[in-house]
Amino acid sequence: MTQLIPPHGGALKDLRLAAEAAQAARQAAVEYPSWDLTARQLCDLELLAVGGFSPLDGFLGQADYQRVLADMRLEDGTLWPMPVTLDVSERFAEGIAVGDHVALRDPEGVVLAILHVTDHWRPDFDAEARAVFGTDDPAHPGVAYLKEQSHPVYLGGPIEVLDLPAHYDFPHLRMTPAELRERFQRSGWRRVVAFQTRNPMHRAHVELTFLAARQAEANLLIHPVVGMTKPGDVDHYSRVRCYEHVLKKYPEQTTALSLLPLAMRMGGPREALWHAIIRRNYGCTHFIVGRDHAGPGKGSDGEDIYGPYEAQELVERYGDEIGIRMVPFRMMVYVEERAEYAPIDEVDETRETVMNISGTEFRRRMREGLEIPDWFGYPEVVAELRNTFPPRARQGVTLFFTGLSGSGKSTIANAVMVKLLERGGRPVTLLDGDLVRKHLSSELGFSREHRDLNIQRIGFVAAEITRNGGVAICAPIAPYRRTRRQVRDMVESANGGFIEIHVATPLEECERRDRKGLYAKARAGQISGFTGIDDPYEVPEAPGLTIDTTDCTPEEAAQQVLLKLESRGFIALD
Ligand code: PPS
Repeated sequence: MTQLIPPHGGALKDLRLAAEAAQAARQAAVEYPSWDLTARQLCDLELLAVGGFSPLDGFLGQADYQRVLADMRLEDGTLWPMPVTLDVSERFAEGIAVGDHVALRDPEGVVLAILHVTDHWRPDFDAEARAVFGTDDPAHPGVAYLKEQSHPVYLGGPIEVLDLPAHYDFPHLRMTPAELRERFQRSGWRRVVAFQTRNPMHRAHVELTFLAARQAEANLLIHPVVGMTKPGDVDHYSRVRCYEHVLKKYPEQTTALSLLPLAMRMGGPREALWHAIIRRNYGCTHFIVGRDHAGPGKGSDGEDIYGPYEAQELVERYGDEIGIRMVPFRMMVYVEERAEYAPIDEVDETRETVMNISGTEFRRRMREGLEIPDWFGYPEVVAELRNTFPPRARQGVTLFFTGLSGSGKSTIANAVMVKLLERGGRPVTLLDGDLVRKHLSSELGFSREHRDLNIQRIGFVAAEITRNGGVAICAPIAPYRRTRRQVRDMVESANGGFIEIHVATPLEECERRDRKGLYAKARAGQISGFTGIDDPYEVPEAPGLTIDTTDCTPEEAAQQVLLKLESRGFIALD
């Protein structure tokens, strides 16, 4: 009889040095050039260190990389579908030669590993994108990462690990491959089916994993990714709290939960195969592969980038070689008449009523504070998510006023602030142009670069206020479109609202008012680069609200803003 675990999981790498060797390496590392690992590299390093990426013993060298791109194999023929590479800046790479050692550091400067450089090359990102993702469409998050975030030079070579990246969250749930294998063995779990997820789990997920475990006659490992997932996903803190609730729904001793610090690439079929190999390393014998597994969503042409079953087909094809069996994910739906879930292919929709709530509909209901029925989600999970995504009336929001000097931004911003304070309910912070220039940006002038920096600082502070449920009222000139868009992105990724308000009072009126006498000075050439005179103001393309203060009082303008907040659901007017 084949013994499944181990050696089913295969040989496991452990790249961590023993304590004494690590101490010696730490001292030696003082002399080495150091590279500060990016968020993705930190995840990759951790999986390399603990053997989640076995048989890799470091970041890929050029020959391995080329072969992985061409036919999903390392130089020695081992199946490996995803490049795991160390990208560094041009500047850093200039000082590095083959044979050098590089200290790899975490964001606090702690040396986590030493890289022994064997390779050093400049990859072709378009070619990599096409080979790995089957497309160079930047709508694919993996492609976008390569093109926008990857540094231009790759360093390859084996690593020695001194310390794992520090995690202070959920330490009891972060099991390494060796620890999980040991746990399975101790519990007598000879067959284990792994479930990969990057989303909160609802009843349908629990039902499908039940079914998969039954089908494989196996125990179940819920193995969510908590490294990097698709931009816009629910943060892992909230998700893990949800998984902990969900775990209680399984019969005792049948199911385990462990967190995987993987950085996903959203690479569809290749990624599914990679996930399967990783789960084999973690001691699992079976792996649930979803419809459109690790899918990147739609491309720029509006079509799905991968076919819905491509991932399942690829994993199935290589199942024997990698030593883990694919269990296809079966879509579960709630059947009203039966008051239970069933696989969709076992329901006759002409006789029975299938109930489902799409992801988009679920998010809409959460946003608007609407009911989520019990057949769809566990109340404990829904409550967790409601905390993370409160209805708009409890979310943070940024009001971003932009317009020429003297257009009336500060006056309206002040009036809105006072009105909101009068209503109560949310903390309100005013980031007025002049205030910010005094307290946050006192060393900055009015060059394009300095203005951008000034607005980015405002954006950062506004995003933090918004994230924590407050109202941030910003009132700088913010003359450049690109920078305003950056601020919008920062705020929206902080789970809050963003309303751009163009105070569109015409230049002639601003100049006529000239409260600070600056237009006169600009016209006289005493100040240069003055917005509207000899520096551009790029008019917002699609502001949430436009106000011209030529013929309206501050009260009227503030009222328009409050009505906008109300129509977007951020406040309820009595
Ligand atoms: S920016 O472009 O958004 O960083 O500008 P901001 O921080 O809002 O600062 C604008 C205020 O600084 C005064 N000021 C100038 N404005 C524009 N161009 C030049 N060259 C300039 N020099 C000084 C001006 O009084 C602005 O105040 P407001 O409140 O907008 O009238």
